[in-house]
Amino acid sequence: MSDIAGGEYLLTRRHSTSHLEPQIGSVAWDISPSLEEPPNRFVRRKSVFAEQYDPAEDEDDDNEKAVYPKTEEQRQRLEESVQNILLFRSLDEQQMRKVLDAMFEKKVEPGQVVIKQGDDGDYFYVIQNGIYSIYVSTEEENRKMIGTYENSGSFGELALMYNMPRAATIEAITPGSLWAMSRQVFRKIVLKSAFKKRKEYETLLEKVPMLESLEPYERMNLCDALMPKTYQDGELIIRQGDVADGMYFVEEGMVRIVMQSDSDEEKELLRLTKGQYFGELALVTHKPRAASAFAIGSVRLAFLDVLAFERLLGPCMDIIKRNIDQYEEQLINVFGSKNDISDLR
Ligand code: 1OR
Ligand code: 1OR
Repeated sequence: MSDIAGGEYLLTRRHSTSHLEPQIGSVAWDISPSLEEPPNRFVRRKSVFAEQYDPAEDEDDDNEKAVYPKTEEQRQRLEESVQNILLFRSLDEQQMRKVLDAMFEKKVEPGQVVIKQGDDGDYFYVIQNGIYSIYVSTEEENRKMIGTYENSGSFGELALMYNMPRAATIEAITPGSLWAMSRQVFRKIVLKSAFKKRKEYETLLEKVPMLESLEPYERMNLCDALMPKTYQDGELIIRQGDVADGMYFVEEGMVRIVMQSDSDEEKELLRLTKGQYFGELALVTHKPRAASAFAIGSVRLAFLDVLAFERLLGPCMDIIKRNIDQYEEQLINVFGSKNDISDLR
């Protein structure tokens, strides 16, 4: 398999894990210390979002008010490290401040196991720097490296979010520095909004055939990365010729795609509804927008910025490109000839 960005930021996917068997318990959220059960049981379950979560039942712990004093230099480094953490995108300013206060620095040495598969979850980690390997072992196989984090990203959210044993082992390969957040703070501040977002977008993403090749774990990261945008009837969403900053999935309503030829002939190309996407072409070709998009009625979209697109949609790139080939085939059908239309690529 080719090296592709996946997971959260620079997580490199190494092997398909399709051999892993799901382990479905009715309510599988007791923390089982036993390694006899496949600990990464969520991996192939159809939906990992269907879990019960009642924020009211959260541990009520003073720990969530924890403040770890930091030097100005540390604070700056921390702020830089959290900038691209997808899970933090749903936090408001006040929540973000609490999160920064509650994190503390942890230095690691090469060979140090930061998280051990099967353990209970205690901390969530944001990477300041260092290289970390991700290993998964199953009943059938000893540990297998499934990816690496290189100087950015985060890990350890799954056990805290879904009350399950650690799904993988994370080991430092180089000396490095991490920012840790306790389970209590994570559940109090990050969990509620991130959980809601994952649930909402999971339903949408299930309807997008292009994303079928994503692992459930990669799909979760995609949910974290999406941002909602709404438009009124007739409103311009993207303008042909503009520089592209991201792509869109239609969550509600209808979108009209319109293309203008060099001789100003304007054609409606198609209408898109729930589960369809647009705006990916310019991200792949690095050219200006090939067409404009307008809202029909009120429209709700999920926006994926270009950086997250590059990090997260690597595994779907073949399908995206195949669909773009179809646009090219349609060019002549739509405009009669290709004479006054610029090449799409
Ligand atoms: P955790 O609390 O379970 C281990 O502790 C962490 O490894 C986990 O949270 C994630 O943050 C991180 N599946 C599950 N966990 C992963 C994966 C992963 N990659 C990183 N982590 N993948 C699916 C295959 C088993 C990798 C997909 C590329
Ligand atoms: P974009 O980033 O270029 C405009 O911004 C979007 O319109 C584009 O990505 C596609 O997602 C979407 N040709 C070009 N772009 C198209 C087409 C298309 N259809 C949808 N888009 N077609 C051939 C051109 C005549 C499709 C014909 C059915």
